[in-house]
Amino acid sequence: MIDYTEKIPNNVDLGRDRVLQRALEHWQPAYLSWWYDMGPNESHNFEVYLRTATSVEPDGWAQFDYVKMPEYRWGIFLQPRDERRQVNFGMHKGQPAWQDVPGEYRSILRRIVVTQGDTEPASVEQQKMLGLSCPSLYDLRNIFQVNVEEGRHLWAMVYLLHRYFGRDGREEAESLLARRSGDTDNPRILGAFNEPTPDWLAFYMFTFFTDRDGKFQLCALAESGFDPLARTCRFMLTEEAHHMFVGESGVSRIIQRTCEVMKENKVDAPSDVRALGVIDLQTIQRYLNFHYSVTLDLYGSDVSSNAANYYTSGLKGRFRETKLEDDHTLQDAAYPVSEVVGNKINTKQVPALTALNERLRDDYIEEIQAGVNRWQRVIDEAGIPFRLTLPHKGFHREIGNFAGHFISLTGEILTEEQWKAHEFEWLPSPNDYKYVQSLMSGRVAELGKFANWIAPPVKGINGKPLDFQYVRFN
Ligand code: BYC
Repeated sequence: MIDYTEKIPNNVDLGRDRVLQRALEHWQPAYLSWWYDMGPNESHNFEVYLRTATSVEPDGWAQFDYVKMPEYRWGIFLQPRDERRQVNFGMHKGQPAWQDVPGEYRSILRRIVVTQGDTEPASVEQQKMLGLSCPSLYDLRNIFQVNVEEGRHLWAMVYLLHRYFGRDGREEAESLLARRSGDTDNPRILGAFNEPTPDWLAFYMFTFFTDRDGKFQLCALAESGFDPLARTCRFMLTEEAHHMFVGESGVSRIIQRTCEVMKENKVDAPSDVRALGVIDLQTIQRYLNFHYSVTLDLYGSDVSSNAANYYTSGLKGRFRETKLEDDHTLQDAAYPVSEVVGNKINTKQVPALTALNERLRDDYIEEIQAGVNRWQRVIDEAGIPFRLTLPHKGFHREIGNFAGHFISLTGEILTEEQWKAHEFEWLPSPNDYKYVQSLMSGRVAELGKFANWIAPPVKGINGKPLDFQYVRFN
């Protein structure tokens, strides 16, 4: 028998719960088999300089060492329990936080946990091929770090399913390993997680835009009245921060390199920029448009009775719920949402309870805008007259009030024909993908070397130099 208390670092007293142990004994080999099939390609023998969480203490969640990824110790960590914690919003506000699943909310809670859990392996599947074309050992190590942590986030949700949802939970945990990103018959649950991540620019955009949806959704779930969910999400958020750093700094380094080359060579036409082997700012803008719009869909419909139910039941709160100053039941509050009426976009007030998806999306947009402003500074500092902008909220949307409409980057309602005529000015074209991928045909693996299309980072990982051997290939 495997000693799970040794194999799986945890702070949930795994060793004491035989039912849970048996469930995990069953699930762990299936997980590893999924990792061998769907984890990073050709990586199983690599030794990677990884951070492993071994406890939730400040000195325990950042242990660095060389690890072969299939041997990574995927642990189960919940933020320590606060005995006085209450349900902080909705109709149960003021009751002690639930340590078990309230019977009447069992199925919706399971659905939330499954939806959250499903995104984690999906992203690993989407990024599976990228290690073969990394721009440096530093970046290779970073993508692997992101991948093992997404694996750990899957473990976090599977722990909840096994521990609190009985046989249904065990079946859901198996299905999490059976769905596949982009599969026509058995796809991942949410749209963005079925889109390919075909190159490193797409990867950095994904970790900037889509991992940040992860942050906002986890923040909303960290407010949950179901205490084990809240506590597990809190710990997941510590890891999410690194993923967003990888995305933001990755795009920033690409922009920086492009600007350097543009200045050195006094060129600005995209074809001239491409001739010098870097990614033109127009293509970066098109990638941004794509990842932003696809990620906005992840917040669900603008007006959603599901969202109202989640909130009223005390299962999913708002971003920073306990810091907000209102009645935390939203019975009489209103919130503005947009809708398309004829050829105009109108704003109307709806009950705030039904607009909680929209509100979370707006919170997200504010943070995204700040990140895009930081990228803009890199361009401005190089003295290049180019502006990166966020598309209109209605651009290229498939979920909610804008779905089915053809909306331009700046928010005009167009006909399908008009929109199609601009599609590849606004979104990456097959040619753009082909060009970007042509830059990333092989792995850059010499110590301290970086591909021509990306600037080196400001510093290495855990105080190590940039020419550190972040990955040993064996
Ligand atoms: N694609 O009222 P509606 C992360 C479905 S990312 C496909 O609009 P609701 C990560 C919806 O399921 C964070 N389907 O939406 C990032 C529903 O289906 P049913 C992930 C969609 O339920 C990077 C129907 O449309 N976590 O962690 O209020 C790397 C109508 O529902 C989509 C969560 O999402 C879509 N985009 O809200 C790794 C948190 N949107 O009932 C990881 C948990 C909606 O008709 N999930 N639908 O079959 C939730 O809170 C909610 O499910 C959603 C949707 C916010 C996603």
